[in-house]
Amino acid sequence: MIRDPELIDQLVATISRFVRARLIPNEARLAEEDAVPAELLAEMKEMGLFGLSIPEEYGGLGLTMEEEALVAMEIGKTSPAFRSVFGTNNGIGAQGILIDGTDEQKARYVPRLATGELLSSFCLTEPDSGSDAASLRTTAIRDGDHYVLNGTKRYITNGPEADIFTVMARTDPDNKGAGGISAFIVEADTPGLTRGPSDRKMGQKGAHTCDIIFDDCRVPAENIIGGQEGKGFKTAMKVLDRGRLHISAVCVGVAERLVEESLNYTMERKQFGAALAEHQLVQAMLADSKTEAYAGRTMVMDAARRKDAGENVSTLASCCKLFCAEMVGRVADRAVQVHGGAGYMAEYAVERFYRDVRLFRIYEGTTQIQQLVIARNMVREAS
Ligand code: COS
Repeated sequence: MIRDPELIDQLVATISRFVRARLIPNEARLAEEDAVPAELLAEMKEMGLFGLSIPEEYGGLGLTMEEEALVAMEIGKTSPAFRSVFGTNNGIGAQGILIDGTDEQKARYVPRLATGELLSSFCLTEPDSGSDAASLRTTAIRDGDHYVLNGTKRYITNGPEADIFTVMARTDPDNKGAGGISAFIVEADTPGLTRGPSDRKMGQKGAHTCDIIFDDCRVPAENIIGGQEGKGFKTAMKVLDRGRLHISAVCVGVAERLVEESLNYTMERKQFGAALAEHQLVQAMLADSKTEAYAGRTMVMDAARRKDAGENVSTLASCCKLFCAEMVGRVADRAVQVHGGAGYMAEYAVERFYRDVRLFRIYEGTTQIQQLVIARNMVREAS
């Protein structure tokens, strides 16, 4: 749903200008310094990027899913690590509180997330539980007016910087399944919470992950999301439904950038007496990438509109994540191929994107988890 087409066109155009004038020229620096430059972070806050999908009543821009998808596609046209910092606040960091939190929890945390004053992060994965999220072992045992958390969370995006964490933990140790899990808001300076060293990753330099360790970490009982035990797994799944659509839109944006890089390079470089783009075998790769990026854009926009209309898009969000993450992998591979030797060299953006996009097939649910969710929902609906 687009509430005001003119306003959204303006927002997308403003973001597009920011991406081209400020972010793309700083991509190499982001990768080299492994950090988003402070001045760019300040500009992102100023533009309201930390509160894109946070409702206006909490100081955000309150974008609908369709509007958010358009914006995410634009932001996807630069290094994904730029998006990672504020995307987590809008997405998996804040959505748990927004979807299932109490009014007090929303009022306490969300306005500061919307401005970027607070950075947030989502703690589901553990050393022994990733795809099988319901088997998580971190415990949260009630003790008076607190819960005592023990356990380790792994590969936590924004972990080194986050001020608050949405943490899924088992409040009922006798219930080993999804129903024993609750979600908590944990402030980073709570005694008993420590951060591991930053992980050394294949790509997406500038976006940081680390372990978050809870050792008798006492969290006020009022910080259980929604005020009720046993709802945390469902909260996490609902957050991921939205997150998967957002990531799919980012994949589309990256694919479109890679098509542009490929077209520009192949129109300039000559071989066998003609521009690469004149050679039919190269044209085939350009055409396949263009077609696949377009298919991704179309399906993400359709699923986003349906979500705004109130449909349950759990299956469609997984379809989008499955297709778009795999699609951008193929597009990145072709982008390297049409660049030839240059595509293997660090001074060309496609080399970096080739490594960056590999993560899309893994995080917020692997391709195989998306297949499982889609097929399971199909069977359930037909039975
Ligand atoms: N929205 C709301 N509720 C949902 C839901 C959704 N999208 N998906 C599942 N649920 C509910 C189910 O309805 C079920 O509720 P009931 O017990 O009341 O019937 C409950 O949650 C448990 O669901 P399910 O039985 O499907 O859980 P499983 O453990 O069998 O498997 C998968 C769930 C595999 C789909 C889940 O663990 C998953 O998505 N794993 C990947 C996790 C992930 O993406 N990790 C990435 C790290 S976060 S960046």
